[in-house]
Amino acid sequence: MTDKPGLLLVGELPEWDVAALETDFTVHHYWRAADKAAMLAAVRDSVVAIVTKGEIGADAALMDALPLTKIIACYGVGVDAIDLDAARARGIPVTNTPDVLTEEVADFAVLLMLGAARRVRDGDEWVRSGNWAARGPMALTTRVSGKRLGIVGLGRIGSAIAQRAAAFGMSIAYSARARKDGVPYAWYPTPAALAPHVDVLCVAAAGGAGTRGLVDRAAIAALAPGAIFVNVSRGTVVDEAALLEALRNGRIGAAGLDVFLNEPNIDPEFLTFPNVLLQPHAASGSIETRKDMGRLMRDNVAAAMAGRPLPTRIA
Ligand code: 8YV
Repeated sequence: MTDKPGLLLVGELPEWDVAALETDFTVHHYWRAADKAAMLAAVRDSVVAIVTKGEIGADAALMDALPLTKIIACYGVGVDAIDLDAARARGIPVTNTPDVLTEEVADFAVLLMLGAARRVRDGDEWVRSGNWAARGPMALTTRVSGKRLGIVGLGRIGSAIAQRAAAFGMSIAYSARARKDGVPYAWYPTPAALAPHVDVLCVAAAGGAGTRGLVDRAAIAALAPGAIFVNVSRGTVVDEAALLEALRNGRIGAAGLDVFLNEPNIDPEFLTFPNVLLQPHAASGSIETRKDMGRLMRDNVAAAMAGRPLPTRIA
């Protein structure tokens, strides 16, 4: 018997977060429930908090199934998969985990940019396969330092990517709906306007309805042949069919992709391109950063339970 309130865990979290949540809650692991409807029915009168992840979110039906919910806490900065209007309509506050993952994701964007340009996967394979000894040096790759970087979305993460790229001697331009005050980089209103001016295009805009397909067919077509394409935001921000077509045609020289449509069941055609470095939505996935994200998520949950202001409320 327990008199702890219930908490619905929508997606899998590291065991340290689960253990910490279990101090105050009975944690229900929705993600591993075979019969999800039955779980929701069983916990309807006990769950007071929903914890979800950036890529999974929470929809109105889930909120309706758990009417005692006092918070939806997202373990991640992007809340595009949470139905914020539905949460607002039901008076449920939503929190996220900004700032604590900014540097990590920016590091990863640079890793993808360099890894794609320098074909680091091929190099590793060249050594492991014995090709180095048997066939000599691997094929030459392409430089990043000093080239022109375009960043789609100059928010926290985009700005952190720009800082890093400056250290590589890259010239930096960005696209955003409006020019940012006090920013020294060249501004373009759309990715399509930005694309002709860059050698590397890095997508860092937040996901959601407002940015769906923002990097459209015109933007991809406007890239210089051989350009490098990086995405650390959301698959939804890019016209994926146009991206696949550009990879198929060899128009894009290399890509580093951490996010896709339909994760984790991504379009299998991505697997066929040797010049694409693929990652499993892992940009924030260091132990240190995930611990910080977990702590901030739990601080929000604790504040909601105590009726205190929520540290990082987003809606
Ligand atoms: C994921 C993310 O949330 O912060 C975001 O918006 O997409 C990621 O950090 C992370 O993979 C946890 O599931």
